[in-house]
Amino acid sequence: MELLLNRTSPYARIARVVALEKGCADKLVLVWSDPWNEDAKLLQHNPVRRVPVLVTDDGHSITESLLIALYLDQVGTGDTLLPPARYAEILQLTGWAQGLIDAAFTTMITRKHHGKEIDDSVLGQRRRQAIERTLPALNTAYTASLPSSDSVTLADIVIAVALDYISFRLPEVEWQGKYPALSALRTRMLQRDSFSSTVFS
Ligand SMILES: N[C@@H](CCC(=O)N[C@@H](CS)C(=O)NCC(=O)O)C(=O)O
Repeated sequence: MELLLNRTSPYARIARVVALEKGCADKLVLVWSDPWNEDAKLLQHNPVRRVPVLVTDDGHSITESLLIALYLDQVGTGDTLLPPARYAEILQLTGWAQGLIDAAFTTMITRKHHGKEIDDSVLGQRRRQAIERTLPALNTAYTASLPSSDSVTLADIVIAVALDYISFRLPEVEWQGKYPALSALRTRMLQRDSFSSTVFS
């Protein structure tokens, strides 16, 4: 299998962390790709020109980080990241965390292309509000979910990637002192090899 990715994408990090957690890393060739410039291989596998893309051994190009996670959860080894007893709960948390990544990533990329004043546009304000609402909502829902500390779910991974991405790209969002359940989760996940070997850079 090949994984087309770059080092700063939160979406690519989800795919990479899932591959490591599911014991697929040895079967995976990492193909560093540049979605912002001409990249023929990336275009060949994803006409939308975004990373990540997982190219399977039978030649299918799977895009969208969460679909890649579903695929690797099926073909990989070890416990499922989506235990049936907590299926809906984990999908809820995962969806909110992915929305948080979308708001943070779009904030960063629109600043890069239009300057920081874009934050004051109607859509910029909506993104900031989405971040401000989603962090406490995730903290409350995650506290109620009482996760076990020795198992990992897709929600654990996507929330931790979202938090680490915000700390990396939007350090002005001071979430760490405010949301203890989220802080504890990020600390726990950063200690895992899957996270420590995939830091944003
Ligand atoms: N919903 C997609 C988002 C992927 C995405 O936006 N990737 C960014 C990198 S962080 C990208 O390749 N952007 C290039 C572009 O939008 O043209 C996923 O979950 O994989």
